[in-house]
Amino acid sequence: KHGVLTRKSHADMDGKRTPRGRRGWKKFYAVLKGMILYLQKDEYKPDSDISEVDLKNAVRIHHALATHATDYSKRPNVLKLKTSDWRVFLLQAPSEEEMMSWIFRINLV
Ligand code: I3P
Repeated sequence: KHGVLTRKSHADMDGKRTPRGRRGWKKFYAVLKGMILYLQKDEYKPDSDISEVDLKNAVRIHHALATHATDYSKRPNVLKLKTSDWRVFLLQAPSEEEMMSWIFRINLV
């Protein structure tokens, strides 16, 4: 599965609050492949290699949990992704349908 997702980092590894200056929203082209959610700068191209920056932004979603971020009301269609190393991301999808689809696919892994 792939599509546009806008990301906000809420907590870093070990659950510590992401500090000011790194809490902004950033748009990515997301690709879910196996147990990894790649957050890429540029659109998905099936045969191109993944750049170093894109690898840094990749999130392991094994044992992660995705839920609708009902406690976040500033933007619509936002899901909360908690990873197994206690990071927390907010990910905004372009529509409710897309948000539900990402939640379903992430939790299936
Ligand atoms: C953050 C940025 C985010 C904002 C966040 C700010 O600043 O303005 O958009 O989140 O507020 O800290 P920076 O880019 O300097 O990290 P919201 O869009 O959710 O308001 P927060 O600290 O209350 O999360």
